Amino acid sequence: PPTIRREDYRPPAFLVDEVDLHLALHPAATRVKARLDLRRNPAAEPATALELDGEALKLVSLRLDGAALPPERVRPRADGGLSIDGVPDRFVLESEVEISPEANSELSGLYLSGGNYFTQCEAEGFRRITFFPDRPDVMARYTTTIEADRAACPVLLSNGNPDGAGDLPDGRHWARWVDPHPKPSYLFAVVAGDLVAVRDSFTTRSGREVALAIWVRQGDEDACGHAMDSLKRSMAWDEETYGLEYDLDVFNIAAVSDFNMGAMENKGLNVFNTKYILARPETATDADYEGIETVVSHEYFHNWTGNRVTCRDWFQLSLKEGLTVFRDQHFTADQGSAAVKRLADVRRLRAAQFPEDAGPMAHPVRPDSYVEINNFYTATVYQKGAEVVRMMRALVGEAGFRKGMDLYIARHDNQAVTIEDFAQAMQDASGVDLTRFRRWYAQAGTPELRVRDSFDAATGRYTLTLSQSTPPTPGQPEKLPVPIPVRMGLIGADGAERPGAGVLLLEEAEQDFTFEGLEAKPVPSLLRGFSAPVKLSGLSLEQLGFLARHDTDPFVRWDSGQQYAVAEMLRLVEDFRAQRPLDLPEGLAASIAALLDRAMDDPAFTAEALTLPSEDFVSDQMPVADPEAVHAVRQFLRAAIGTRFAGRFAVLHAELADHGPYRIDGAAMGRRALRNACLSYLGQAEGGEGLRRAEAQFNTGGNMTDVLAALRVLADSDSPAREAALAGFHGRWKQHDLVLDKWFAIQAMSARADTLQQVKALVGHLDFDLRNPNRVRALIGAFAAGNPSQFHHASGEGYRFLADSVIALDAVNTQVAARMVGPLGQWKRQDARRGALMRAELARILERPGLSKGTFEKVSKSLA
Ligand code: B3K
Ligand code: ZN
Repeated sequence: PPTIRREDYRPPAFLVDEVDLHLALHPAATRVKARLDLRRNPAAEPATALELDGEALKLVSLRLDGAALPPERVRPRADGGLSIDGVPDRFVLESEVEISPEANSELSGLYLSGGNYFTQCEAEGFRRITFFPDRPDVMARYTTTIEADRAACPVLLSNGNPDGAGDLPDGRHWARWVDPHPKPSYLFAVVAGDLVAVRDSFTTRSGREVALAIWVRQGDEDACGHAMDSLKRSMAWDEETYGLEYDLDVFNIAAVSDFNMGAMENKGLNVFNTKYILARPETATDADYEGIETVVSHEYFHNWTGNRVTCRDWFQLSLKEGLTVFRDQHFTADQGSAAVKRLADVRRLRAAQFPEDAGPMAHPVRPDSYVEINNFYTATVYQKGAEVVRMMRALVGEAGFRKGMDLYIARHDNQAVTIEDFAQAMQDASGVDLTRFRRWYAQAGTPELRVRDSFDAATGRYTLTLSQSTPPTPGQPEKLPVPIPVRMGLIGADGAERPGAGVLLLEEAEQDFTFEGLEAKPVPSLLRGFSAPVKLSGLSLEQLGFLARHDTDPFVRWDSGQQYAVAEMLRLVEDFRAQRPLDLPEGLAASIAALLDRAMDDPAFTAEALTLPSEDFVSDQMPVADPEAVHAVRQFLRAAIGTRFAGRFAVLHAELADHGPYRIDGAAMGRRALRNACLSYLGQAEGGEGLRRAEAQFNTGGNMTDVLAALRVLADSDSPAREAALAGFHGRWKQHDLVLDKWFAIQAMSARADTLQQVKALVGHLDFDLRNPNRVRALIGAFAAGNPSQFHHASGEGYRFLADSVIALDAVNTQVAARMVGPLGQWKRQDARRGALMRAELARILERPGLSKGTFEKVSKSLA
């Protein structure tokens, strides 16, 4: 398959001004008529042929300016598209095609889910609906008429505002939608079927009355409150923070249970995975509620950053995704505890993006090439992209950033632009030179930041020496220094802040920063708030322990505690390998005790700080991973800490029980998080008291957060209560897809030695379905990416299972299949024996005839 390169970008030869679509819906044979107003692009090199993309379309007819096109002027392309020769400068093209929604298991284009019709067009799904120049720099105004059976599809939705509806013969009906805003084809959407609306309204600050509706299946109306509330808060926040108002009379969200990702920002008609809409206390966890707020706000914010100003080409994806993730993170931080939100975001970045940046698929935030664009909806484009925007804001200042956003939107409204255009607007509005800063977009790999310090007691001068380097990544052997904003402070031996706090800008490979007038050597608190996405090293264990107790910055306090724990865990890994007995390190015990002394100051923070670094994070700090040893050490520590502090965990667990009405505010969530962190330790403690508590909490818990936390403890155990709990949970929730996903995931992530056998058995379970991406992620994804010790089982059977799954999935849904490959690509991190087994499985996938180009790209790059 061909590689697409950024440097090969050329403007489109033809532009489309108007699109008039007519869809006659039918499960096996939907007819799509498209009328396109085309004209030659004055800014493009002259072309003789019109190029139209197409995929899985059956052409019925094609007319140019009203006349049928002779076959010799229409050349079918190998990729399913069409080239049309000898076209005039301005013309109307009318096509009719037939497509089969029921045969569409790829879930890209128009497909059926539970008898209802949905579309997904980003990145290249519109070409599966009609022939079109399917690229984001072709922006057109759309009129869409949908026609369907009235009984099967009472609801007919598309982008923009409603513009008429009526009856047709034979029990059919139609509805028309007009979207006044020019948009790229990837933002097109249609939803049709038997859905019900939960309605509300929002009045924009200039007085536009917007009708809001969330469309769900009958019976789910009571589960939309949190999504609706998140939507209204997002609309208000964007007005207050950026002066950005909604721009249509309606805002529709439709929820679907078969969806390749989280949600999609189609203009005026967002389509959501039900996972990010539906929530009731008895079915959704606090994490689910948080996910809903994040994704609803994210998709809403795209209306300006993505839709009104869109991407010129897919290499610019982070223009909309990095910026919009930054905006949703900022929104959530503004709604509750900014500090705890930041920890969670950093944890996610380190868990997903750092390994990507160190692995075979490493790519810059603005990639230089791809084979399949869907493989580049990555943690790097999204999360690292958001970190780059955050650093830019630190450099230009809050006011400069707002001015930059204003200028960006004023300059580029209704345009398809580049990351360069965004940086230029920030620079022009703020007056801050961002030339060097742009390297963050071009260079892959996580920079390593090292610190040394010295103190001259005679002069009172303290010197911080900061240095940086970025390891080589595929295709980028040499790296340049990047500007790294290091927010910092100095802490005295008494634990008090010394003068000198601020932001240091490290621009060179190495720089000294001096501070005068100190009476004693301070401890440096660096990267406050995680001011740059880098790996920091050079602080001693003693300094880390000190910062974990004394720093005023919550991020550094948490992170120093985590780094401290990593260091102790690595020492225990050595003991484990040498078959020495393992002991609970006293320093670690002391920091747990200190945390517990102040547990109730901020329960959410305490819960985060009590949680040991993940197995993957610890393995990432080793030259060669050792999943078995790391797992043994982490389990040992959980048991030892659980046993040592059993009394205090038990008291907290009892005190923190939810009384009174269930609430989902930050305070209530923080209490549940801490309570369940205590339960998790108790579950590992000697004596079985934790398991008894888990069983009781499982049986009486009034909300899914508590029930699931208890089930997780039981699922890890050999307790006789385990089987009963799992069976009871399945019996109670088997009609409930999203809860059943949790049942699959909890078993897939169990620490028990028989987990892979269980997972294989679950693939054969009646409730498992390879065609449902949520279910696939819950079972296969959770096992491969969320259970390192079992996935990396020395037998290699975990690898074989994943490869078999990828092969089976690739025949059903290539996007989901390609996404599952990831864990096998980390073979370089493992020992030689495991590495060879992983490579053998990758090679076996690659041999499959007819492999999709997306899976091919992931597997072949992983082997390289
Ligand atoms: N823009 C979509 C993601 C589309 C993924 C296509 N494979 C959702 C989002 O990021 O908001
Ligand atoms: Zn997005």
